[in-house]
Order: sequence, then C-alpha cells, then structure tokens
Amino acid sequence: MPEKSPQAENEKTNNLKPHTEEASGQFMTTNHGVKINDDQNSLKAGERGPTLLEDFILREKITHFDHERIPERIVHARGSAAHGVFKVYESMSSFTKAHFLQDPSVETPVFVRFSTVAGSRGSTDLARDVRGFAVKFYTQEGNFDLVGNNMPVFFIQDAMKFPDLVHAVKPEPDNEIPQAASAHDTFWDFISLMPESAHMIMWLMSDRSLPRSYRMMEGFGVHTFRFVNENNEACFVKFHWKPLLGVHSVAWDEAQNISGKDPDYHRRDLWEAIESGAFPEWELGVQIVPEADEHKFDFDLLDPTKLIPEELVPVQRIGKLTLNRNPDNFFAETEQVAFHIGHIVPGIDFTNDPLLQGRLFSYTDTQLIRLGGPNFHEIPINRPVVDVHNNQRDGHMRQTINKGKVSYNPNSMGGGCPFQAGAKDGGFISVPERVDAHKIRGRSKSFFDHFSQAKLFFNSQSLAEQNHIIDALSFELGKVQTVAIRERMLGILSMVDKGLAAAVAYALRVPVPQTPEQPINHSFPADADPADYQPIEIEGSLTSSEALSMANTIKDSIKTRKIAILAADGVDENSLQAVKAALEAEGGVVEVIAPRQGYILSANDTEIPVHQSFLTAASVLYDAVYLPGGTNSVASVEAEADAIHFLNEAFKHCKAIAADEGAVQVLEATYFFKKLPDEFSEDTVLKEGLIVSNDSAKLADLFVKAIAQHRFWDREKPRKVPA
Ligand code: HDD
Repeated sequence: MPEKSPQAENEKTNNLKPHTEEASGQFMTTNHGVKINDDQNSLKAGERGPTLLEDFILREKITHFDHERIPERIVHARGSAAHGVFKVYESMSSFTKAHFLQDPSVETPVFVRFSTVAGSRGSTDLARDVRGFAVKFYTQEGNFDLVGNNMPVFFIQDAMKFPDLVHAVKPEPDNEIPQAASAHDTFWDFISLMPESAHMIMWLMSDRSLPRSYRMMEGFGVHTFRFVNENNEACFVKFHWKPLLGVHSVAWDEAQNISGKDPDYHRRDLWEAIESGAFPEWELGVQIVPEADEHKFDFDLLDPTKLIPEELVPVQRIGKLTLNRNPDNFFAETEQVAFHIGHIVPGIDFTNDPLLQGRLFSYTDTQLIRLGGPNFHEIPINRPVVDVHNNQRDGHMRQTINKGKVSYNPNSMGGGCPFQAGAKDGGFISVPERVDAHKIRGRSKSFFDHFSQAKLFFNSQSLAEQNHIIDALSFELGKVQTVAIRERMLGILSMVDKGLAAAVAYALRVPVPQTPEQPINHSFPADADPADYQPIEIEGSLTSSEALSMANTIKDSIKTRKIAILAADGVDENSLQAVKAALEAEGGVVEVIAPRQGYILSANDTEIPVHQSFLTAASVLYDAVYLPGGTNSVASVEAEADAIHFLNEAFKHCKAIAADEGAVQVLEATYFFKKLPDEFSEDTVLKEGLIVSNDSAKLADLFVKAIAQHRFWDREKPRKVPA
C-alpha cells in the first residue's frame, strides 16, 4: 500500500468530525456507554449451561449485528466515493447566479460517488456497463447534486420506461443470472424493441463501458438543464466533466480477467491514488445554449438520447474538481449518501425533459426505503453545510431537537419564523416558463429520430474503436439464445451502419439484414397505429465529431500508471533502478514482481524490495512491463512460465513493453517477439509500443512516451497471441 497522505479537510469534512468515532486508547462500552468486562463469553447458567436472557451485552451485540444490512440501491448498487473540492475559474454571473459559480476564491466541498449500474453491491467493477458519476456540491446555498453518468445520453426518452429497462438488464428473475452483465436475452429483447436506445447502445458497446479507471472517464449531466442569472434571464446548459488524465479504457478480454483477479480494481485504484496524494482531477465543462436557440438544432434539446455535438456548441471549461480525501467509513459515507437530481440551488433549474421529470420523483422515494424513513437528510454525509430550518417534524430516527412550540406557518407565536426568503435573500424561484397545453400521454414527434446520432457516434470512432463495438455486439448477441432477438437487433444495427450490421451478422452467421420491415419500434400505446410511432430518418448536420472518439484524448502523461518490472535474484541493479527512477519521476507507480515475495538480491548483493510474486500478480493489473538485465535474473524470469504468460498477455492487451538488451532472451520465449529491428527509433516505438535497448536513459525516455500512449490497438489485428 502507498503511504497514507495527509487527509485534506474542508467545511464539510469538518462538519463530519463530531460524528466520527476513534477507539484508539479507549475502553470498550455498550451502545449505552457501560464499560464491557468480557467481550469473549456470554452469560450462562453454569459454565456448560444455557445462555441467560438477562445477558444485555450479548443481546445488544447480536441484535445490532442482525440489523447491519440495508437494502442496496436498486440501480448503481456497486460504487465508491471520495471527498474533494470544486473551484470555479472565473465568475459565471452572466449565466447563473449560483453562489458556488461566482468567485474563484470560493472552495466548495464535494462528495463524489462513482458506480456501475446493473450489478449488485458485491459485483465486479469491470462489468461492461455505464458508470454513474454523482457529485454532491455542499454549497453555501444548500446542496446541489449533479447525478450523471460517464455517457452523455440515455437508453430511454421517458421515465415511464425506466423500471422496464432496469428489469430487462438486471439478472433474469427466475434464476438470478447473469450478474452485472447485459449479455442476456431479456436485455436485448427489450432493446431490440426500443429503437430509441440505439444511440446509447453504441456508447454502451464501445470501450467507454470499460474504463481504465474512474479517474480516466468523462462525466455528463445528460439532460439539458437551465442556468438563471440575477436578472432572471435563463439559458440552457449541458454539464460535462473532463478528466485531466484523459479518457482511457481497457480491452474486453482484459476486463473479464480483471474481474477475476481483482474485482475491486476501480475501487482500489481510486483509493490508492488519493492515499498516495495523486489526487484525481476533472474540469467542469458547460455547453450553453441561449433560450432563443432552443429549436435551432436537428434534435430536441429535451430528448435525453441526444447530445449536443461539441462542434455545434463548444464546451467551456469553467472550474476544477479535485478529489483529495478518502471516506473514513464506507457504510456511513459512501453507502448512506443520498443523491437526488432534484437537489438544486438558485441559479440552476430543470427543463421539461421527460426523463428528468420522472427522476425528480424517484430519488427521494427510493431513499425512503433504502435509508428507512424521511429523516435521511440528517445522516451526516447528507447534511448541507448551511443550517436547515423548516416546520417538518418528527419521523423515524429524528436527530434534530427542534425547540419551541411552533411548527406551522403562518404563525404569530414564533414571530413568523422561519421566514420565507425573498429573491434578494436567496429564495429559490422556479423559472416562470409558460406552459399552455392539453393534458396528454404521448411523445413529441421531435423525439422520433433515433439513428442520426447513433451513426454520428459510430462514424466518429477510430478503426480500433469500431472493431471493439463490432466485437462487443457479437459477444453480447452471441450470448443471446433467442434467434429472433438477434435478428431484430441486427435490423436496428443496419439502421445505424450497414457495415456494422454485416460484421455482427457474419459473427453470428445469420443473413446480412436488409432494411427491416416496419415496425421496428414496438413501444406505442394500445389502440395506436404502429405506423405513427416509427422512427424518422434524418440526415444529421455532422458526419463525425472528434470529441466522441477516445483516440483523440490527451496522451501526455504516465501519472499513476502501473508498471511491472519482472526480475529475480541476480538482477542488474542499474538496469532496474535507472528505469524505475525515471518512471517514478514522471509519476508512474512501479512494482517489482519476482518468483518469491519479500526481496530479490541484485548481482552486487543489494536487497531490492519485491511488491508481488508471480503467484499474486497479473499482467491485467498493470499498464506496462519492463525486463531489466542481469544474467541470472533473466534466466530465472525466462524459466518462469507465469512471467512468459505475463508478457504474452500484456502484448495481447496492447501494452507498452520494454526490455534491457540483456533480457532479450525472455522476449524470445514469448509468442510475439521475432527479432530485434536495427534501431528502436521514437517513430517505431510510438507505433508498436515495444523497445529494447542497453541504454537505460534512452530506454526510459522512449518507454515513458510509449506508456503515455495508453495502448497500441493496431496489435489486435494479427490476434496471434494465445495468452
Ligand atoms: Fe438514476 C441512482 C444516474 C435515470 C432512478 N442514478 C442513480 C445514480 C446515478 C444515476 C449516478 C447513483 C447515485 C449514487 O451514487 O448514489 N439515473 C442516472 C442518470 C440517468 C438516470 C444519468 C439518466 C439520464 N434514474 C434514472 C431514471 C430513474 C432513476 C429515469 C427513475 C425514474 N437512479 C434512480 C433511483 C436511484 C438512482 C432508483 C437508485 C439509488 C438512488 O437512486 O439513490 O432512484
């Protein structure tokens, strides 16, 4: 474990302090403060006799234990969180009066929880899934929760369909299989009948669903929100989180391996980065659309299956989020935190997006069962940093001791308190949007284009990314047993891209679909004419968008990247330490892996600490591998089957690999290495991610550049590595 970093403090973490408990140097007590003399044995009628009901200490201990569990979140059950701060770069007052977006010197405490959606609390972090990205800002005007995902769009357009979507993706109800996976019949049955999901399916089948780290994924508020300024002028806004480490993902084969080797991979990665002081950072981005431009786009701003391409409305980066403190207690903080899209502050408001509107109901409702009653806002992690005054009283587990006789308004006995706040005192006033309409269950025709942005996404991907989408769909639909579902899905894919549909059809060995027969949308009311609900096809205004491809992300740093050094007794100390030091100087996290734990002895008898043995390590947990020289070390590593497997697998997963020239025989024992080229120039290394040199400085320099590339996806084409 890295050394524990000094724990950052802010107004919110200071507020939590009175609620924390620290047992060091203290006597053990009951929950009622009585010191306990024997925590080992229950009270019995004789040493071999029955336990007595009188044993209040045993009863209390067992009773509390029996009630330790609460229901897990119905979605996003698996997650991890951290404390941090947010600061705006410059005042956003021309767009919003939100206090936390006015003054660059104001530091707003935040608590951020990342999650997968479908799996239960104990499921693997590396499921192919959407990731939740929920941020609670503890502002001076109350809590603002930005409850987003790592994908900018959603599966469905109306909250009415959310329970159906979730029932379809969760494990099937008869046998509770599969856990944390969408690769099963019920999910694709539903999706194949709901073409509005086509755009989100492109994102879900892309590498975005397999993040390398929570710290390396984007976040999105998804819906269009409103900003409102002091003059009550409103504009539309989409929120983005841009990770400063870039957006990076792992390979699907790797993800599946990680799920076995370390199901806590993302949780551990977040925790360790913060403990080591490598604080994760994101910039908050906004896309602002004047109200007058509401109908300027070829999609509806209220439709959550659409994004605003950055080419049409650039993302302005307006502030920075830094996560700098791990929670003290997972249950008290991460499990009990209650996010709600309806927690907004003056200066921010909703729109009529029908998915957003339904969410406004769901989040408080779900906490009532999950956290056990209406006072969940009093749980320390959920409390705002400002005082709470109102006439709500009592209820299960009430903590606040409200003084006085008055709990109603208007009142004269309490002097009219608490007062309502006028606009100048920061009272929340909803945007007075004019609504003049018939009450109707229905969907706007402006929501009926389901394919143009799915196409835009697919067209914007690099070749490797497109291949990954094809592979993902071939995998997922390959797990579907019902042939009719596969065929229906291929019909939908053919509306997105004929080549994509043909490639998946080839893998499934079914006929290449022609444009499907109508209807392809099966989601319409009883008595409706299906023809009225079929998707419309429009030509989007863009054919591709750079921001949608991870190939265009930042690749300038190896900070927090994990690099494995495979070595054994007899290693050439210089060849190991020089490269290790160079990688660490760039922020890499270097671990020595050896046949045994403890340490290895270098050729000149220096003890070098070992972090993992080949038994406990796995290549999928590292970003790159280095083989130092030293005759005996090289011979031992070459003889170690797990080391050769490690290298083959690292190569298969397209990672940077470097070796001292003295260690080339280890590479020769792999499947991928043929012969040394004449020269390892920067060009070839950055293309192939492989470097061999006897010049440690040159090797380290090129290796750093190669690791920063993240992956060398071109290697996938030959697919000859049996790792
Ligand atoms: Fe949701 C949790 C994000 C649609 C109902 N949602 C939840 C979390 C995230 C999101 C990140 C986890 C929060 C945490 O860490 O505690 N949800 C989204 C996004 C959506 C979305 C980005 C679409 C744009 N959600 C959505 C709909 C509904 C819900 C349409 C219901 C109508 N979501 C819930 C919930 C959860 C939840 C059932 C489960 C646990 C919780 O709220 O606190 O109320």
